[in-house]
Formats: sequence, C-alpha cells, structure tokens
Amino acid sequence: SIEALLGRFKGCMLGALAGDCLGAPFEMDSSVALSVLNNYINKLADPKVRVPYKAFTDDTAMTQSVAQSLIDEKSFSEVDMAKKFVRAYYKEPRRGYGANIVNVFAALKATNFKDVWAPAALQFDGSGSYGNGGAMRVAPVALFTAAASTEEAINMARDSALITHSHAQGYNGAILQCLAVRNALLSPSSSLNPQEYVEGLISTLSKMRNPREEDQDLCSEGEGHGGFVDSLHVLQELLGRSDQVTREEVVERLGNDVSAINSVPTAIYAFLRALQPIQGIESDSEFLRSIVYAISLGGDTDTIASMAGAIAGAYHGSQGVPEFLGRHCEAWEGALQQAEELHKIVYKNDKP
Ligand code: F2R
Ligand code: MG
Ligand code: MG
Ligand code: MG
Repeated sequence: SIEALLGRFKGCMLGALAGDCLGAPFEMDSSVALSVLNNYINKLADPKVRVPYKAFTDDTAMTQSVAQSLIDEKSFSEVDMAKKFVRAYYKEPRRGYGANIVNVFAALKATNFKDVWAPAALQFDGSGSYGNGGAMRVAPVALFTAAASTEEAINMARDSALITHSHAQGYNGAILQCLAVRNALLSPSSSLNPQEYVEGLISTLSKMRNPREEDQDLCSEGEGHGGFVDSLHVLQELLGRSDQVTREEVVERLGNDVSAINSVPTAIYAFLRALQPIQGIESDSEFLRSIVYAISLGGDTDTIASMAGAIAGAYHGSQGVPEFLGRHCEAWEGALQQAEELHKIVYKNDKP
C-alpha cells in the first residue's frame, strides 16, 4: 500500500544517513572487530550513556542535495542538482569529500554551470571518476522513480551520477545501487529471496541498452577488475555457500574501497547477508546488522554502510530502524522530512 511505502521511503533515507554517520569514524580502517562494534552499538542504545554526536559526511551532504533537487524541481534537473552540490560543498567543504570531486565543484562554479557535464568528463585526463560518489548519493533517485519504469530509474541514476562521475564504472555503480534500492523497496516485506533478488539485478543489468562503448564494463573484465555482473555472480556464490564466509574473503572478492566497482556489490552483499543472524554480531535488528556488518569490513566504511543502509531501510521500512539511532545521527529529522516530501510527490498527494 501507499502508506506502507511511506515507511519504506523513510527507512531508506534513514538508512543512508545512519550508515554514513555510524560508519564515518571508521573510514579507512583496515577492518573493525565485531566486539568493538557491538560495544559501539550498545553504548548508542543505552539512554544513560553520553557519547559524541555522529556527524554526517559528504555521502549525506550529496544525498540531501539529490533529494532536495528532485523535491524542488519535481523532476530531474542537472543544472539545479549541480548547483545544490556546489552550494553544499562551499558551505561545508570539510565533510570529507573525495580528493578529486572537489575539482568538479570548482570548475562548475568557475564556468557558472554553463555546461554541467563538462567538468566531470575532464576528470582523470578524460577517463572520468570511477569513485563511488555517484552511487553513494543515488537512493533518492530510486525513491523518486519508484512508480516509474525501470528504464526511467536507470536513466535518472546515470544522469545524476554523470554530473561528477563520467567513468562507466562510476555511473554504472550508481545504476546498480539505484536498482538495488528500487527492488528492495518494491519487494513484499519478509519474503525476499536473496538469490532471486541478485538474479533480478543481473537480468536488468544484462538487458540494459548500452548507450556508450564503455558500458561493456557492466560484464567484462577490464583493468584487473571484473564488471558489475561478474561481482553479482560472486555475490551469488558467496550467498549460496553452506560454510561460514569470512569477512576477509568478502573483502578479497568484492572489495571495500572508494571505487564503485569495489563497494556497491559489497553493500548489496551486506544487506543480503544481514537478513540472517551473523556470528559475532549481537544486534537482532536486520537493518542495523547490515550497517554493522558493512562497517566491520573496513575500508570505505561510511559509504558501504550508507549504501547497505539505504537498501536495508527500503526493505525493512522505518519500523525496522531502531529508535535510538535518531538520538545520535545528525540531520535525522531532515532525512525523515525529505522522505515524506518525495513520497508525496511520487504518489501525487502533494496538494496543500
Ligand atoms: N574521501 C573520502 N575518504 C577519504 C578519507 C577521508 C577522511 N576524512 C580522511 O582523510 O581520513 N570519502 C568520500 O569519498 C568517497 C567518494 O568519492 P567520490 O565522490 O567518488 O570522489 P572522487 O574524488 O571522484 O573519487 C574518489 C577517489 O577515487 C580515485 N579515482 C576515481 N577515479 C579514478 C580514475 N579514473 N583514475 C584514478 N583514480 C581514480 C581517486 O583516488 C579519487 O580521489 C566516499 O568514500 C566518500 O565517503
Ligand atoms: Mg563520506
Ligand atoms: Mg574498465
Ligand atoms: Mg566513504
């Protein structure tokens, strides 16, 4: 129902935020002990314990801009979205942005947004960024296109990424993350079959029309890393194994770094793996387990946890999000508000 979907929209926006806020203190640690994370979560859950406030990073700053642009424009506008990215960056440049994306912001500003696609296309000597910055902020696109066709969702995910990420792995990662959120959002609750869910993603990516030559990156080996479809097959194999798959093997085979190819499939795996209890993780919340597991893998913890959280929240809904997180994460109310506004627009009851 539309009412139940509102809870899913909220869960998605809260998941993206909570993963970023909870994961940020561990970004670039090689891996994080589960005992450390159990303590971390138990402290947050204890109303008597006072702990430092969890600030959001670039992941959330950019997600907020994507959501707000879709809300204000009621459609995708590359100029408005680019302006919102740039405004947010210059207002708070110390949110932990990627080392190179800041050059896109500077060029967009210097050229007064004349050609919004151009600065991204010039990154890395014209090869474009393959960072996960397009994927980490795409969740609002999945929500905004929830009632539209898969093709529309794919096209908007690609365009929203291309403002900063013109490498095929950069925008295809955004497409995969968008589809992962979309399919979780639209799955009936408590009935998701992990293998079928991954099969659905593989099938959609494989059928995708390739607008550019480089989109071969979806399935083929290139520069030492497989494409996204290859990673989804690895994910299926890991999910199907009867033995305990170690975190070391997950990192080894799916990755945990700032590239989209080595982080989006990992986030999807964290969501799916957390549907079952995980040895060593105390939380019995499937939502929280996905975030804790993602952080435990180390590397790009804020971003992988944020992407896993967005997918998990879209599936479990806000009722699956532990209430205590709201006391610790910056901008909680703002995320709820954006979820409500996106839901209103999508289901056309945004009249005064
Ligand atoms: N920047 C970070 N984390 C670094 C550590 C920050 C921390 N505060 C600390 O200093 O301790 N996190 C944020 O960045 C990631 C998203 O990055 P995004 O938006 O994709 O940016 P960018 O700059 O375009 O790409 C990131 C890096 O990837 C490498 N790279 C990308 N394309 C490349 C190419 N074609 N050739 C070579 N290298 C490429 C570069 O190293 C880029 O700097 C998220 O983790 C977010 O949380
Ligand atoms: Mg970050
Ligand atoms: Mg390649
Ligand atoms: Mg990060």
